This record gives sequence, C-alpha cells and structure tokens, in this order.
Amino acid sequence: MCLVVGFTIVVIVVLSSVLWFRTLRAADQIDLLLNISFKLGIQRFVLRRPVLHNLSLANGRTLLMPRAFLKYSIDEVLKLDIRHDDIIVSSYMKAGTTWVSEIVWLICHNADTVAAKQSSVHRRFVYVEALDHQGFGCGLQTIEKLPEERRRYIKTHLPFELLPNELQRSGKGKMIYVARNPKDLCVSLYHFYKMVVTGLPEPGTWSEFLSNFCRSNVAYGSWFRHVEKYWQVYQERKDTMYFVTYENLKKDLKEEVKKLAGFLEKELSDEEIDRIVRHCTFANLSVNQNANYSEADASGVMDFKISKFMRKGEVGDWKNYFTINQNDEFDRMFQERTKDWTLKFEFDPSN
Ligand code: PPS
Repeated sequence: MCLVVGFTIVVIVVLSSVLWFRTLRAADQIDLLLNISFKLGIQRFVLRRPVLHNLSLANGRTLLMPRAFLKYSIDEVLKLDIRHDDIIVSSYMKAGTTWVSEIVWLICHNADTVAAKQSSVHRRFVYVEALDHQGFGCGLQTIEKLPEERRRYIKTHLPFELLPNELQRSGKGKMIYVARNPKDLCVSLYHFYKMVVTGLPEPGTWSEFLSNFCRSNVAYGSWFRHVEKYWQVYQERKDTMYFVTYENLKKDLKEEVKKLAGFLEKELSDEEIDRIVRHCTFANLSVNQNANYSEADASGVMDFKISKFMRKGEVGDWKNYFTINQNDEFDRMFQERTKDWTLKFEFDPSN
C-alpha cells in the first residue's frame, strides 16, 4: 500500500514538474538546466566546445555564433524595454569592455572602490545576451528581474542591429561604445578562444585564427561592420552615446575617465577621479579577482592556466604574433575596408 502511495506521489511530482517546465520560455528552460548542471558540478559535460552557426534571428538578421549562445536569448533581448537611466557598455569582444565597465560603475558610484572590490564586475554589469547560468556572470534573467528603482548596468557585444529594438529606435539611456585596433583585438581574442573552454570553438593555429578573423568567421561576425555601424550611429546620437578607444584609455586614462564622467553627468572631485584611475590601471585591475572572471575559472568555463583573462593589456602586442606577410596582407585589407572611415586607430604606442 505504502509503495503504491509513494509511487503515485513521485509520478505526480514528476508530471507536474514536466508540465511546469514546459510553461517556461526556452531561455528560462535552458537557464534552469544550466543552473542544475552547475549545482551538480557536471557543467563540463554539458557545456562543450561548440561550433559556430549562422543563426537566423527574429528580426530577419543573421549572426555567426555558437548555436546555444543566442538561440534562446535573442528574441527576449530584442524585446527588452529600455529605461531612461540605463547604462549600456557595448563593444566587439576584447576591446576593453570590462575595463570600461569598471570605470563607468565607479564613476556612477562616487569612486567607491571598496564596494567595487566586493562583487564581480560581471555581476554588477549584466551581459544581456547571455543566460544567467551560462557561466559568464549575470545575464538576461537578472536584467529582467531588476526592480524599477535599481539602475541597470548592461554589457553587450551585440552588433547594433541586434540591440533591443527600443534602444535601436530611440537612443534611450546612455550608451558607451569601446573600440580597439583590430590587430591587438585579434590577438587578445585568439587567447580568449583558447581559454574559454566551454563557450567558443577551438581557435586552431594563430595563422588559421587570423584568417578566420579577417573573413569574419568568428563569434559576433565582422569586426568591421560592428565598429562601422556604431561609429555611424554615434555621429547622430552624441548626446546619448559616447565612443572611446582602448588606445586612448592607455594613452591618458585620467583624461578619459574625466571625459566619461562628463558624459555621464557626474561631478567627481580630483581625488575621486584619481582613485578610479589607480583602481583601473592594468597593474591593479589585472590582479583584482572581481574584475577577472574568477568564478568562470573556478567553474571550468574558462581555464586561466591556458591564459589569464586580463592577459597583457598593451597596445602593439600584435607585433609578437603577426608575421611580415600577415601584417602586409592585413594592412591591405584594412586600408580597403576602412578607406571611407573617419574613425582612425592607433596600432603602435610609439607613434
Ligand atoms: S571580453 O571578454 O570581450 O569582455 O573582454 P574585454 O574586457 O572586452 O577585453 C579584455 C582585454 O582588455 C584588457 N584590459 C586592459 N588593458 C589595459 N588596462 C586595463 N586596465 C585593462 N583591463 C582590461 C585585457 O587585458 C584584455 O586584453 P589583452 O590584450 O588580452 O590583455
């Protein structure tokens, strides 16, 4: 008798869980499964090196990404409401997103470096196109749940055409775009591909990776289209959008912090600006656990034995990777693709 009752209860619980699970959105179903796999410590078997797919997205666009990455979240991202006080840091991968996110967060929190050291920047700045439990800090579910009164700090690598529809249309909130010269960015991305063992494909050799980058055969697609479109939008939205380059941050961090504070309409004392600058130098930020995805390393999503997240932090490191031929070819392609651009990049810190 007891056995029958017990069995019936188990069947009812399983059936209602399945029914409840089926009422969830695809994004939340996958997020829940990821969460369970992390809790059970089996994420390494669930998350494997993916391949890239040309994903057809809801607004008729396509984007090259690991299938699992955007398939479940992009429809929700496109629908996301934007608030007037939202702050969005956008960039192609490896342009200095984390650096700028930390600076922006500190500017908006009166240079409270003590608070900044107490929680991961990847939790304070939410990676909107990722799911919460994908292993990169907080994602879509966190953004959606933030109460009205909490200001939202959003990070994204999405091309402009895949930002939330409202953001594309209205320019609500404040957006900061970070750009970095593509040679250093490509080197940084190559190391990132090697160490993100569950989120990106095998990069192959340096030469294969460079060739893929030049053919836009990498996650998030073409670097050229990404930067060009944001630069174009910036020309029309200078009141709500700011454009910063990695190279300028390296050249004069204090000046750039001041300009960012001006854009964000925050009046900070000289002492506060200096505190932000000290906190955000490469020497200090690269040893700050809360700016370096330490949770992703601990959970096996990244492998810091292969490469650190904040690896070298230099302008001109590309010279250690590009052969003379690769460089000549890259320069030819770069000249051709950017001949009409008013945006210029610095490739060499000694210039
Ligand atoms: S990600 O994963 O796409 O969000 O990466 P992202 O944060 O955009 O870029 C990581 C690179 O930025 C460098 N970085 C810095 N350089 C100089 N100074 C400071 N403070 C700093 N903070 C981050 C980081 O080291 C990565 O570049 P590489 O060339 O790989 O070192």
